[in-house]
Amino acid sequence: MRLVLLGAPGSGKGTQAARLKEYLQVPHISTGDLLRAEVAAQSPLGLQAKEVMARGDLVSDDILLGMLRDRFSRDDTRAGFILDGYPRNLAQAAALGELLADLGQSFDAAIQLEVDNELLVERLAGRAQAEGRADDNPESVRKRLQVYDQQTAPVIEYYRQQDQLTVIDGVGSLDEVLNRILGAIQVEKP
Ligand code: B4P
Repeated sequence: MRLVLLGAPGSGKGTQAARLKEYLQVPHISTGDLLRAEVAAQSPLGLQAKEVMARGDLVSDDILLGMLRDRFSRDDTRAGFILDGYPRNLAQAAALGELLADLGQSFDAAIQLEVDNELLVERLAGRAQAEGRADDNPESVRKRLQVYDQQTAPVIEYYRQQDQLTVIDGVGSLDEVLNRILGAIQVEKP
């Protein structure tokens, strides 16, 4: 199974991807996690990305594509993947199509988790308290939502037009949302 998970910040992409991988037995590739690992390691790439992420902007397409190429060069992605956090703009959507085509692959579905803005802000405020992530402060959250509307919403429209989009209601308990996704991709819980 090859899935692309889309949705606004706080829509539950990372949360659901971590659970889905247990059922699908494929790697969870989160571009946010890959970037945070670089930041934690204080690598040159991490040092470049740190400020950009903290203010809620998108890290450069070139950096992201390099990271993704690296990750997809590993054998474990041959059996499938759950891609979380990429693509976030139309240039990244085109780059993903080319990267997968180079590997002789494509994806089975792009799943959008839909949650209204009020609840997104509430969830991210909750995570700010629980985990203290640098980009969950109110100012960065506002910026991330704006970036989502301006740059990522067109990606969703693009996949809709290509008939590759499945929209899932992201409001409800973690299990309810997971069950909706599993139902949409026709995977039964063991
Ligand atoms: P991400 O790590 O992708 O962060 P995110 O959009 O906030 O989503 P995440 O998956 O972590 O959170 P989730 O909704 O699961 O990106 C962070 C930054 O990295 C970006 O702003 C950007 O700077 C950079 N970046 C990443 N990818 C990039 C790319 N392709 N190009 C350029 N830059 C890139 O969860 C949020 C909270 O909601 C959690 O606390 C969770 O517990 C809660 N929650 C989830 N589901 C819930 C539910 N059903 N009910 C109640 N709470 C729920």
